[in-house]
Amino acid sequence: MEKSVRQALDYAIKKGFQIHPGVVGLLREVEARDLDKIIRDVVREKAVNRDYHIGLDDMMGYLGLDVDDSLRSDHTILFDCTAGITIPEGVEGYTSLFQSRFEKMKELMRERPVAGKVRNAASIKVGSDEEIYAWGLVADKRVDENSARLTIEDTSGVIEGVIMDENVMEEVGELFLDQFVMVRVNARRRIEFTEIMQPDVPGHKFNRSESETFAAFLSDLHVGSRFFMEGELRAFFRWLSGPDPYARRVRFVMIAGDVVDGVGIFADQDKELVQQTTQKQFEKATQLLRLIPPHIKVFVSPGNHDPGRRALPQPSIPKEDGPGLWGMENVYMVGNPAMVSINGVKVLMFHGQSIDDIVKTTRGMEYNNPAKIMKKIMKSRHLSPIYGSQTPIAPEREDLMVIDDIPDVFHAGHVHINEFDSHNGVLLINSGTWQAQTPFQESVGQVPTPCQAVLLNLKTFKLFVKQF
Ligand code: D5M
Ligand code: FE
Ligand code: ZN
Repeated sequence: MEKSVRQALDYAIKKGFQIHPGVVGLLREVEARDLDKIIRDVVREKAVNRDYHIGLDDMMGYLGLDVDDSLRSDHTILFDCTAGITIPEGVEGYTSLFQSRFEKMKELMRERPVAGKVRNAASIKVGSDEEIYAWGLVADKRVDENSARLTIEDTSGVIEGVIMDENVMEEVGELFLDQFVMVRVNARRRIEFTEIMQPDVPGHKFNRSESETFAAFLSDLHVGSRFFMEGELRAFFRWLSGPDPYARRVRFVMIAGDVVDGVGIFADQDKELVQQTTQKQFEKATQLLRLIPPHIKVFVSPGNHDPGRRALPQPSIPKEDGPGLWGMENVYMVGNPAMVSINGVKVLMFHGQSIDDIVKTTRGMEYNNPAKIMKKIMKSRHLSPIYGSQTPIAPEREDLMVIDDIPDVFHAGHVHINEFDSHNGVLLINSGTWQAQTPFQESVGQVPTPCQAVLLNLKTFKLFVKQF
């Protein structure tokens, strides 16, 4: 630490003051020759009021970095899966989970003009001349060179159809297993599917903030890992209380999972950890999040490295695991998934673990293009459709991972690569990571894009990326 900063801190401490750790970063930005006067002024003024604590916002005020009150920072937690989670019920639970998915998806497509022509899968027989439709969850798909086959399942049974049209074949290849689709059936001589319709996001009317307030999007901090880039994250959090005109407008920080690296998540993880217990990892994470000035609201949802339930949907990080974060006034702990409205802009937060299964089982989907996968997720209107692959899914009575409500921003992480896109008016953000490449990622050729803070102007929807 610079000598002048040290001296300023010592002066205040000797006078009996407690100093918020974020203040240290702020003092570093001050010219050395001004430091002495500033700290004396602060100490004098506070001592008069018998207030012996120098907070981050206090110091910002003294430095003329006043918080612009005209920038709104309203929030509403519109949906948090934590509240809807029940006790898993085994096989029966899965039956009701898929029934719930089917019912919710049907509801999403009921407005389609052809919805009235849908028949039960089991009732469709070869030899019919009528225009028929069917809908259900994708049970199987096979794409060969000249044709494809698709099997869908509804509550009456299954229907398998052949696909000859090249464009439709391609669409079949890109469908996720267990997602909902509606098909047009030609049953004259055999069962052929001539068209595939997905729920998608038709005609989304987007919400915008009235003021040019900014939100920052982060994920995959992996606090506790040897590869966690602490210095860079500190620099970003300090930047938030500094004089940069963009920083002065930030009122929300959204963190979409993998806050800590966890313990026992993969084999021999202890060799890659700096903090060996989740308790220590959360102490560190809390210490860092305290650097964010209190006028900024922070929303934290869990990922597959965080403690609590592993299966999706994931309740918020339990209080006993992250007491420090739960105790912070400007931090809101939500589940995975959750939908939070910030100044009226609806942000869907989802860590994105299902991306692993999607990459494994779907044509044309790669880790390097998470936004392309997020686009398909929006189209399917389901965050984690594939059952029985790598991502554990809990047998909830209600399928809480159906995207019933269309967000303005769909925020995910998990793949450690920043990428953005938009789909029918929904902004897609994969917010990358604050962890350097791990040995595992190196072994599979995944190259992360660490320490890129994503900032969104909630009024204009202009995105900025700031590298730390
Ligand atoms: O995931 C970090 C990255 O590693 C993300 O791109 C997924 C990838 N990953 C994690 N586990 C696997 C397996 N088993 N196969 C392939 N790719 C994987 P994180 O959740 O931070 O560990
Ligand atoms: Fe991660
Ligand atoms: Zn992850």
